[in-house]
Amino acid sequence: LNQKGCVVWITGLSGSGKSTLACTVGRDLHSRGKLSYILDGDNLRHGLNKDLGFKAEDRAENIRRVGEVAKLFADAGLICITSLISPYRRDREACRALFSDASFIEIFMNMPLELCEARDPKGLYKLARAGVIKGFTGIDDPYEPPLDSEIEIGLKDGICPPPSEMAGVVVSYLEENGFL
Ligand code: GGZ
Repeated sequence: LNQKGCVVWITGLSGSGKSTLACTVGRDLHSRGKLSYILDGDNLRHGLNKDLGFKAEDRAENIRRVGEVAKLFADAGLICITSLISPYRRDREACRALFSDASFIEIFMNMPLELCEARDPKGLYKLARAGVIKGFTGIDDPYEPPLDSEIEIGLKDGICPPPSEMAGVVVSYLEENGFL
């Protein structure tokens, strides 16, 4: 029985495909009989984190809580997949510091803002451009890209790879590092 848990921490802009990747990896792991659990920023903001907004301190607290919860899941032997913008490097590094070994795996969804904005699945970029939403990541709020993520996922020849291909990269990494 393989009980070695870890966290797959997916960071990137709104609309970069974090949730889609999280679900695809989760399904892949399920089909291999490995327990996983997805912590999605947008969902958690309806419950555990419903007292938090989007100023830097609130985002920091959001990331801190999710990091602590992810650690509980990893301690229980699950692969915990998190899907949060987590725009600040120091907040992500504070989460990484909770994990003593190689069990914090940072995935950078390196998608161009123009693509995320063109997708605009919830119309939030449009509202941000119109000034209705203030402090929107990538528009008038910062995103600090990881400098040393374990995995970086971006365009290939200008085209966004299918989620199955992205998930394959993540699952291979988990295999190679003894988490599967
Ligand atoms: C960024 C915002 C904002 C602002 C609302 N900035 O694409 P979505 O809609 O479904 O996911 C985004 C989500 C971001 O929550 P996170 O918990 O991932 O953020 S962080 O890690 O920075 O704490 C977006 C929506 O909430 N949203 N207002 N101002 N995203």
